[in-house]
Amino acid sequence: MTRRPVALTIAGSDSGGGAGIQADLKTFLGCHVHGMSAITAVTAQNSTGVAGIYELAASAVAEQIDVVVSDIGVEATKTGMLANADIINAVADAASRLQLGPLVVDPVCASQHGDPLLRQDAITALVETLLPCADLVTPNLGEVKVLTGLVVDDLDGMRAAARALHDLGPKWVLVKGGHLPSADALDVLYDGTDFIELTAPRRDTPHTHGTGDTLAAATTAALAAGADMITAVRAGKAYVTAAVDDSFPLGKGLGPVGHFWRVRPEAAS
Ligand code: PXL
Repeated sequence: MTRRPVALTIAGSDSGGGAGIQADLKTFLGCHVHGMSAITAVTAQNSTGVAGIYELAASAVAEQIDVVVSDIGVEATKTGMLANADIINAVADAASRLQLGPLVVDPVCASQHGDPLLRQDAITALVETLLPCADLVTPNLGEVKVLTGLVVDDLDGMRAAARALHDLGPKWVLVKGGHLPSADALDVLYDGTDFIELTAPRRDTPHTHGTGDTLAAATTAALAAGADMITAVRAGKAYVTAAVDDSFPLGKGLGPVGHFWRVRPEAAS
């Protein structure tokens, strides 16, 4: 028996099961990677929105990371909802002390319903402390505005945003243009030298809860399995595109993407 690739998610719990830690662990499973978690905050939420947020102490987040990394080790790590500056500082400290593998930072600021998932005073910590540790940062256009102040409405704007974010320290930047009004969903990947445009067919469905988490998690899983960054991001895009194709209604609001599209129903019975 051989060891399997291991990935760690440092993120918040979504009680509705479509985003956050739950999306990440399902995605790691769907990518055949062992998933571990350090929970930052528990959200009480359903398909219609976030009703409550309960943040953990930063020391509890650090302890979860320390104990799994010291015993099990990890090939790649992603961050999602980090909630506040103390947790961000603890995660950056862990990244400097421990071998976390490539670090994917999904700079989660708000839920799809617009509920804040990061305190306003934590944005400086995210920019100054965590982004310099990141191998990849994966903002959507709303997060681009929060992190850089830039308002993006076309491809040139996405490139300018990628440059501005790269100047903040991450090795790679993936600007996700999903919210732009175009036929295809266009993302721009940038390493400080070259721009790579990645397109995927746009799907006409409201049930896209957890899309960003799933893209970042699938990319992290590919990095854990040894892929280079461009291959990993392409694999992440392919995984989330298939998951959006497999999305489904749930509750009274926005349904989740189908994380288990690779698991055929007959295999589960
Ligand atoms: O999709 C971003 C996200 C991340 N983490 C948690 C969330 C959400 C969106 O709702 O609830 C815990």
